[in-house]
Amino acid sequence: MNGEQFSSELVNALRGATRVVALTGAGISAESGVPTFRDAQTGLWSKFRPEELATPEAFQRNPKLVWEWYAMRRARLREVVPNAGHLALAEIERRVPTFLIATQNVDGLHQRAGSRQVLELHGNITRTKCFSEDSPVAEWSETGEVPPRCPRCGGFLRPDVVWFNETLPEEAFAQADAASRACDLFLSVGTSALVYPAASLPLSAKAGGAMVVEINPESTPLTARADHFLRGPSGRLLPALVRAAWPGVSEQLPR
Ligand code: BJW
Repeated sequence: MNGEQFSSELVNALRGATRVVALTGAGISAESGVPTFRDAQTGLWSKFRPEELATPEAFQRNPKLVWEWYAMRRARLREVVPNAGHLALAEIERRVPTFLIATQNVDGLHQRAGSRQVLELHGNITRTKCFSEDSPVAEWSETGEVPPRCPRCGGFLRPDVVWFNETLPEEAFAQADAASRACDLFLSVGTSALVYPAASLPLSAKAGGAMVVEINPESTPLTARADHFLRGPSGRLLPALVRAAWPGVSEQLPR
């Protein structure tokens, strides 16, 4: 064992890797104070079922509720900052020749931590689009109506995120899938591995011969298929892993 929890096989694999992909989910932002989705007590869906909030049908049924839920989350995001887990992934990007984050998160915290190669599979909560036209809207007039209206067609505006039964941004997913199939190390961090097609990426990586490493305080459907399961919070384990792989070069990472 190297340090308290990593096998030398894993540490050497990270140090020698030339292509690394990290799939991230809500858990990586938990230590920044962003609630995950499926935590029964504090999760974002603790008061509602997912299908009451994160589907096009839910928005059509109750656009005001859905818009306000996202407005609340957007406001909360302005008060949080990236944590040590985000910073560690940005550090790995600086050390590995080809590195890519495919994130299911819509919070923009990877970019704020300094990561450059980030594919947003489920959109971004800070962007807005027209529900009817499905095209981006940057400005609109605030009339007090909730949700506000599209300045072009008068339809409702909605957050530019991917809801259940909607397709992911085609090019971003194709790029994530190709990178997963071609990588030598795949990190699955802070995701329940329940939501497809993102949950297929570690399986594609495994099929392509990559070492699959999962970091999560809880086991998931992926755990049994991962080569290494690191049980614990990513804000502690990711910086520790980086320090184990590159001793001396990562003192700037918070402990
Ligand atoms: C920590 C931690 C710490 C805590 N450190 N870790 C039946 C079978 C298979 C698939 C389907 C099916 N029926 C329907 C489908 C398809 C569906 C799907 O997968 N459903 C499953 C639930 C069954 N998928 C879709 O609909 C997708 N589109 C699609 O398939 O298109 C094709 C199609 C088109 C038309 C018809 C049919 C198909 C779209 C999925 C979009 C998901 N959107 C959301 C909302 C985004 C906007 C928003 O933010 O509001 O994305 S749902 C929600 O789940 C969000 C997340 O990105 C996503 C994944 O959740 P995530 O990130 O894993 O979070 P949690 O909360 O689940 O887990 C947190 C984890 O962190 C936990 O494991 C904790 O333990 C851990 N953790 N603290 C590290 N400190």
